[in-house]
Amino acid sequence: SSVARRGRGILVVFEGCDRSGKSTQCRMLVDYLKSIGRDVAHLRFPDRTTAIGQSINDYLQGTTELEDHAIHLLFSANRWESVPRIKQLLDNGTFVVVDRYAFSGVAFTAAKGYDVTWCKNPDRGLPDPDLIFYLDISTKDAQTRGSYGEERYEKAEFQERVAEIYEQLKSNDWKVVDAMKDKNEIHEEIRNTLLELEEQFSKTPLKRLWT
Ligand code: Z5A
Ligand code: MG
Repeated sequence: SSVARRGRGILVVFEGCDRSGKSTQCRMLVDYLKSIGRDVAHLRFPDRTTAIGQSINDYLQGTTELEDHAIHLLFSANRWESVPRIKQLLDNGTFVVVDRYAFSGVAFTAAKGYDVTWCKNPDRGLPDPDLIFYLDISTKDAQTRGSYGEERYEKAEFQERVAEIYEQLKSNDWKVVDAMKDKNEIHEEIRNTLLELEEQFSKTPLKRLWT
């Protein structure tokens, strides 16, 4: 078309322990970007709508059992199956906001006692997020947000181990946000960071994760 293109879209990922407010902040960011007239897609992993996602859902709800490595690979496959769509969206200049990504994959499997490098391997080469917002909360504070649900992993002791793995994965470029602040305050912080860095990222080629 004759309309000037502003470059590729930005890939934004939210990570953090259970109840840290990832889904809340994703929604708020997506709504905000829409309100200012931007194209935006909202993704979440696991994506329970696909055939692979259905198997993951059954596993999380405890209706099926899967060997630890096998479920790890399914979570990864569930991300890979959406890569063509993610790339197409970014190519079209659309913001892609993602609720959990490969870091959740590594954190939850490594928390079972598996080697972090092994856990990272299947996700190596995925689109590398431009921005990772880590919603930082202690397991204790997270529990004040109501008791954990009924799904597998929703237990305090396991969540502690997940938090420890996240600490190992965290790098300097992650944007760590205090998840105990008011949700509107957190949203403003996130939105400002994104708008500040958007132009810079839209001009650099998308990288590949852990390569
Ligand atoms: N998993 C895996 O093993 N491997 C993988 O590769 C992937 C995932 C991708 C399902 O994930 C499970 O799959 C998850 C990891 C594993 N297992 N666990 N546990 P999920 O994303 O479907 O899990 P979820 O239950 O939807 O999300 P969550 O992490 O538990 O919650 P959240 O999205 O971070 O929080 P929220 O829903 O936005 O908020 C939680 C509550 O706190 C809610 O009542 C809010 O109103 C409240 N809230 C939010 N923000 C605030 C602030 N700022 N102040 C006060 N209260 C707040
Ligand atoms: Mg959530």
